[in-house]
Parts: sequence; C-alpha cells; structure tokens
Amino acid sequence: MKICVLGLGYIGLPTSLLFASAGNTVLGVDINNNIVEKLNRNELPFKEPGLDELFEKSKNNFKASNTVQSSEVYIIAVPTPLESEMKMANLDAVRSATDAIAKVIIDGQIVILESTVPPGTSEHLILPKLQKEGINTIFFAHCPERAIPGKTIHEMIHNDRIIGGLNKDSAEKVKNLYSSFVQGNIFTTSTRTAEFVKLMENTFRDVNIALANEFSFLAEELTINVWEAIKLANKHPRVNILKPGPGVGGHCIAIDPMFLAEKSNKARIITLAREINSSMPVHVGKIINEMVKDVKNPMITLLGLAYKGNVDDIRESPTFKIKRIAENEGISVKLYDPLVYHFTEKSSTLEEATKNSDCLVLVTDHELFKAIDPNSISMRRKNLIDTRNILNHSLWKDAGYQIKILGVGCG
Ligand code: SAJ
Repeated sequence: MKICVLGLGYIGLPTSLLFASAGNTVLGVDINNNIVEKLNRNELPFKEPGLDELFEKSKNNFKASNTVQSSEVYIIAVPTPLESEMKMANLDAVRSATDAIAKVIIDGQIVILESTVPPGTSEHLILPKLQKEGINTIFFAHCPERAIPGKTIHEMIHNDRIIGGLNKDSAEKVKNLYSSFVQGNIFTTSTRTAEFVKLMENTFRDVNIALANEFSFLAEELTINVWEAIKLANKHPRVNILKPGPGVGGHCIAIDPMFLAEKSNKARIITLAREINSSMPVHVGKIINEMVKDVKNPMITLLGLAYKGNVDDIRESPTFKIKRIAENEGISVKLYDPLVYHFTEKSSTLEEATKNSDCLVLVTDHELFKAIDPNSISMRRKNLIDTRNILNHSLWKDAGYQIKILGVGCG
C-alpha cells in the first residue's frame, strides 16, 4: 500500500518505518524541513532503542517530504499539546494535517488518526473536513498509539491496539493494515470510544502517580519512609502503588487528563490528581530551599533533564520547573544530563556541573546516575537530594553527604 504519514516525531517516524518494513511504500511528511532533510540524508532526528536498525531495514520503502501526496492511506501523527492558559487541547496541527489531506484525498482512501484528542474530535473536526463534495466513500479510524518512549518499537509491535472505526468497513480495513506489523491483539470499537479509551489509560496512570505523591507528603509529615511502605503495601496481591517523584513529565500523562477535564466538570479526581502532580516541582523547590537556606549565593546542580529515566526526551520535564522555582529564590542552577545531547545549555561534564555546587539534586532516574562516585566530584557543600530514591545512600553518606530523600520523613 502507498501510505502517507503526517508528523515524523516520536510516534509518526517509528510508525512510518514499521509500515515500510512490512513492505508498504511510505511517504513521511513533516513541516520541519530539518527533520525531512536529515531523514533523506539517512540520519535520524532523535534516538530510540531499535530505531537505527529499523531505519536501515526499511529505508528503501521510505522517503521524507514536506508535502502530502495522494495515497491509499493517510496517518495523522501530529502533536496535540495543551493550550496552557485555557487548559484545553490545541488541535491546530490536527486541523492543518486534515486540511492537507482533504486537498488530495479521493474516493475510497483511508484516513487514520493516531494523535491523542478529546472525545468527539474525529466526528466534529476531522470528518466534516474530509467528507467534502465529490467524495462518496472514505474510510476513517482513530487508532491511538500506546507505546512508551524508551521501548517504542517493541511496544508498537507487541502491545494490543484499539481501532475506533467510523463504521465496520473502516475498522476492518484499518485492522488489516495494522496486522502487517502488530503482533498484539487488535480490538475494534467506535471512534469516540477509542478516543476515550486512550485518555482513560493515561489518566489512570496520572491518578495513581498522584496517589503515590500524596502518600509521600503524608510519609514526610508522619516521619515514615514512603519507599519502604510502598514496597510492603505492594506485597498485597491486589495492590500496586506507583512511585512518587519530582513531577510527571512527558507529552502524554501530564496532558491527556486535561482533554477529559475540558469536556466535563464531573472530572474531579482527574483534576485534583493533575494539581497534585503539578505541585511536585514546588515541593522539591521547598526541599532545596531548606537544604541551602544558610548558604550565601547558593548554587545547585540538577541531575537529569529528561522527563524520565533512560530517555533523551525533555518534553514537560519537571527539571525545568524546578530550575525556574530555584532561580526565583535566588539560587543559581547548573544542569547535567549526558543523554540529552541536543540541549545546548547543559554543562558538558559532571565535574563542571558540580564544581562549587552546594547541593546535588537527582531529578531524573537515569540508570547511569547510579554509577556516580561521590568522591569523584568537588562540591562546595556536600548536600544531596534524591527525588527518585535510586542512589546508594550509604555510599554518599560515607563520603560525607547530608542526604534528603523525597518521601522520607525525618524524626
Ligand atoms: N512517573 C512517576 N512515578 C511512576 C511512574 C512514572 O513519577 O511510578 C513519572 C515519570 O517519571 C514521568 C511521567 O511519570 O515523568 C510519565 O512517565 P511514564 O513512563 O509513566 O509514561 P510516558 O509519558 O513516557 O508514556 C505514557 C504511557 N502510558 C501509560 O503507561 C498508561 C505510554 O504507554 C503511552 O503510549 C504514552 O504515555 C502516550 O503517548 O500516551
């Protein structure tokens, strides 16, 4: 099949390459010429495990362009960010991708929406643009992605998928298409249900992280170690408490719950969970203030720019919020993340980032931070805050560090 994928980001590019490796001819379209040029020079615009190999395998069937061409299938995989002031989905990219498809679509072609959208978007925004004059039959489905950064390719192949078809024919056609590379089960439903299911999944995770964060506040007040308590509670066969942390980042979990909240004032737990998770950087800011309160012109080092461990993705990362909060308190901030190679402000070495620092704050749970030798860095003051509880604290203690762990109350 001739497939045109609109949006060559973290979802669109792997999806394009998976379809290409399954023998389809794929045209990947992006408005960012840098991405298009890079791909046509055989370079990848970002890192993701397995993406290099997949690119190598599929590049004869893949081309990048900045223009949509008439194709048997169109897949929309563009970002749907949150309009920060209105706390509503910004659907501008979906709107313009749909307009571009509407210009070239002919009868009998298939349109698939992968981007995450508020329920009703397919019916109210996309379909009316596609069902233009002269078009009698088009096939449409919402097929939300479920892959997690760091394991995107594996999950795109192995996870079960939901296909929300405009009608039975649409669902069947799209199911057949995805069967070319999906090894998980494929379930079909209506477009509106599929839109809702995707948002429920990420909201479920957000609410559960909020609960873990709330437990961490309580543990701090009640002088309990939340990490030990969670481990013990999770010994119950039907309990699985997630981990507290410095905040929820990424382009999905911190955003998707609001796409439900914008539709109804009944979304109460959802809104509260968002508030709790958004407040975590402020909480970390307070811990930092406490740690450096007696220092004149304090400087701190934030370890990790990525929103979570072992990825190079900085979207909605709590690190930037913590940086802003600390700077507003008059604290100088240095950043260090060897995985985020494209971030120009970062300090180049750990030694440079920690030199004369008064407090090291571990924000991102990168595996490689566990290997830092406390004796190899020359801090001005030996203070450590571990917001993820991943470091070997006795090692740091032995090196003379005063340690504060998020979620651990000191008696
Ligand atoms: N986090 C915690 N505590 C936890 C788990 C995560 O604080 O116990 C934080 C992480 O550090 C990170 C944020 O939450 O800042 C989100 O990370 P994540 O690994 O939970 O999720 P994402 O955003 O990378 O990917 C999610 C996934 N959704 C679910 O697991 C329900 C993925 O499957 C989706 O495809 C993706 O959102 C998406 O695109 O919607």
